[in-house]
Amino acid sequence: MTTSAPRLAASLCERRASTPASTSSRVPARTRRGAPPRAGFGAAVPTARSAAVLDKHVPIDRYADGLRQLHASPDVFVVDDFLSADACADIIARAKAKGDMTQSPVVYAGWTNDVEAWTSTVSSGPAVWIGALAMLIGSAAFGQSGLGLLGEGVVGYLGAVGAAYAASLAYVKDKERELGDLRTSTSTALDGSGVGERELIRATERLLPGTSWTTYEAPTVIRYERGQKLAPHFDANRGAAVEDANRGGQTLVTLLVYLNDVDEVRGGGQTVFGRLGDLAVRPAKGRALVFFPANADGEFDDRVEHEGTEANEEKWIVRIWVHQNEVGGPPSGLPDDWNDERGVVAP
Ligand SMILES: O=C(O)CCC(=O)C(=O)O
Repeated sequence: MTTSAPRLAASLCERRASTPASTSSRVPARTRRGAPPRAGFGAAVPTARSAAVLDKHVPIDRYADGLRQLHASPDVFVVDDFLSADACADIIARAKAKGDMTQSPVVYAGWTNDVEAWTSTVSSGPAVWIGALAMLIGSAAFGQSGLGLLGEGVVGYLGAVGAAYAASLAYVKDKERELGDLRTSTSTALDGSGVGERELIRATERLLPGTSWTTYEAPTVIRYERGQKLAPHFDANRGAAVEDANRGGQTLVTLLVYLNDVDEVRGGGQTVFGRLGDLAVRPAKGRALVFFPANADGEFDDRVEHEGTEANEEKWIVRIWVHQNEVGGPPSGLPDDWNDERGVVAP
């Protein structure tokens, strides 16, 4: 299974070259097209939506054992002992046994906005001039007229638009290379067949009533070694309707569980929300952190930018993203039979 990486979404884009917002829409459920899961730095212009609208996230069981609210509007929760120590150990063991932990791929989320902006700017300005110039040259230098001349103009116009499209794709690739350095952890995705994963998926369904595993991305296990970090980013993507269409569209919930204890003073590796007064969550074995990258309608919430600060000790987490639509099976989602007791892999 391909590793699903966090969208190293957007603070970077926002600070450097903000890209226009896009809206999300629902995509057909349960597609099984199988494109690899991606990560990316999301487009993020400041949101125009009010807090009241963005706060309408998918429901969470506020009476769940161990649940504490760390921040309101936007809501951020932790749930202590969300996973048992055995489940944490099992998930780490399963990730190690897979033997394919690699630096997660990064895709520059928001690329659809960039490509669209470049192409539309060129098509409404320079391309028209290039087309007109081609017609002028065709007429003056080669004595063309009528349809032949029109053809010259069209070829010039389309050539300019095509060149803008190609240039924008190259820009996006470049951006991905540049941003890839800012996520140095390694990760792998599991298929739900281990006992720890099953405990995680079932506990997630209980904590988020109304959601079901069909909208969950396969659990992604992330390992930080000393010195590794995850730069500030968003987990949702304004271009999700297009860019994440093959994995359930917009990300509505991030639920991550710390799988080991990290020393409070020396360990580093906290999850920090820079826009919420540097709200910091410390890794503790079995503790879940839950927040909402977008509201229940899929509207991007730029208040929950967060980062994994540099780890001074090894840190393991497992993360489930809940999407707006059904994710489909592997590589992004869980196989239909993950829940089949006959297939359970014992620790
Ligand atoms: O490692 C952390 O503390 C944060 C992880 C994270 O932000 C993510 O996986 O999206």
